[in-house]
Amino acid sequence: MFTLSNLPFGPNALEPYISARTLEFHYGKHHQAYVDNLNKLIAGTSWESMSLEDIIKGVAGQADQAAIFNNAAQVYNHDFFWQSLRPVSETMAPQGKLLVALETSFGSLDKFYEEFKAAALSQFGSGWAWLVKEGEGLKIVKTANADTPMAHDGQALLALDVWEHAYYLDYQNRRGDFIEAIIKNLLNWDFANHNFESYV
Ligand code: MN3
Repeated sequence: MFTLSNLPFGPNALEPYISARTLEFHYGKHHQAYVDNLNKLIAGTSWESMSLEDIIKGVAGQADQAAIFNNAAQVYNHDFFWQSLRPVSETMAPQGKLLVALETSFGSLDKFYEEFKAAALSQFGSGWAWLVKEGEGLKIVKTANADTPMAHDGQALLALDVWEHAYYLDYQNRRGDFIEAIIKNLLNWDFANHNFESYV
């Protein structure tokens, strides 16, 4: 049985960029539903005793296991997304080796922000934008629906949810404003740095 992970911040911590009401639905309803659906789908199967990562890698690419993949990957992606955000009160910027890697891979930090926004904005329909480590460098990856770099052995540092449910209550159709607000105010660079150091 999987349970909904606790949010790493309080319900108002992301305001005014992500409202408590959005979290109430996005975390409390959508994320919870992925956990509940996954538990129902794996009940009584051999997946029941496995880790989330093993389930996702085990069913990836199998058409008859798509429901398990979608729900398991969405649980994983949302856990990753909440950790990719920091409270508004915590000022943070990329530093050290991660900053060097960003500058080397994208030219400058501003150029990274620009490319990350463009990727997130151009993901057609539901999906995700990711900052991923590749060798000693970094790249930006888009995934559709529930797909996740981890399923393809990608080494994710940060995730950005661009499903409409992530922003519609606060921004309606203005996905670009939502992305901009997150990039400028909410990215958790400590989490990205921790991930960057953890991949060998
Ligand atoms: Mn979501």
